[in-house]
Amino acid sequence: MTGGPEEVRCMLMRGGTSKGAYFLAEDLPADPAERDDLLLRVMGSPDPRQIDGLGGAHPLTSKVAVVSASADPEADVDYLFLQVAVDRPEVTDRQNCGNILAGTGPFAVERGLVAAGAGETSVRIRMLNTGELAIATFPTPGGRVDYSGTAEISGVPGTAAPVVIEFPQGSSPLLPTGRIRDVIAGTEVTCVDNGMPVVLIPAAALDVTGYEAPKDLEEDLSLAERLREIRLEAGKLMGLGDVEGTTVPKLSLLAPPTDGGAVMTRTFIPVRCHTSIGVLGAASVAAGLLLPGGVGEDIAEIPVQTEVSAQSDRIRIEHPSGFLDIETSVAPGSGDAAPVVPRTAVVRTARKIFDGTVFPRPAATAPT
Ligand code: NQM
Repeated sequence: MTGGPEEVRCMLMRGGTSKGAYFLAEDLPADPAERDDLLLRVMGSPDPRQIDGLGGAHPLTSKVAVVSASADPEADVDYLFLQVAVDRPEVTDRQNCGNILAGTGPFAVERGLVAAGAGETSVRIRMLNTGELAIATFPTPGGRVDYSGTAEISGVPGTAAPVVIEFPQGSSPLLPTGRIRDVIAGTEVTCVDNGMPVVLIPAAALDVTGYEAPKDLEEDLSLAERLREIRLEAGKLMGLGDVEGTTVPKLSLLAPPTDGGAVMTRTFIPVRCHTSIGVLGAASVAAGLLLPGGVGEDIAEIPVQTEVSAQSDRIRIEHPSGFLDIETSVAPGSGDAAPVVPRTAVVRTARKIFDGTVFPRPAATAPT
């Protein structure tokens, strides 16, 4: 806290195609319930317009990063991602976010947790939501973060400095159900987790094309009911338990690519349809496409894989506002073990929007 319990030091940043409030862990209450109550009031939730807070009235702009120095010798900082629901009084740490991750390295340098290198800086980030590691590298000429540059990412106007993010091999099973295909609620799907649990579903199996505008898909109530049914069952099969009211797994509808990429997607996160696609969500889609026998096999346009190999491929995931390139590979596990992803990499950009003090809505006036 800066000047009392109701004033909190905060940096608002765009991370990739998301926007969030970044905090040092030491500036927030240590007790999770107290912290979450404060964050609801900071973001203006619950309220569909989040009119009284920093939130942007969409899950993609109602996000929080909590960052601290790491005690882990393999990491420089710990990053906890929190999704603040827009219209429900709920804060969850059950999902990670690769877009907000893009701002975490620059934020760590801005707050003095990591010393800037002369030309560029690499920050090793322990992602507390999943326990996995990420390494983010970005320009720091003269020892300061430079946000300007020439990298373009779909879904963000203009250009900015690249933040290159590498994910070494993770420890979660790539196929959480143990199978490459499952039939769920009468629909063939592939459940995959390369950093984000995602259910891959051929769009045609749900009687949509997969090219519709996100808003039109969101208004399709029979589609929403079928997605809900699939998700609840998939959650159980993926070992996530009862996922009613949680934000994972995500659901990605697959259709043939239209612009030279590997596949076209429409991703539900899980109720709103993403205006692009999440970073780790796209990493999971890409890995799912590389696995022989998945539901993307007859839809995606990638070199035919007859067996898994360690060769790294750049997989272009098309989405409603452009594409996201994922560099990844799927390699055989040792012995009879399931396939693994040795490495995934992606380019994002980030921007510091403001740095200052946020004044949360007083607790007494919070709606019930
Ligand atoms: O999958 C949205 C986003 C995300 C998550 C979501 C993300 C990721 O676009 O890594 O970035 O799926 O809820 O920020």
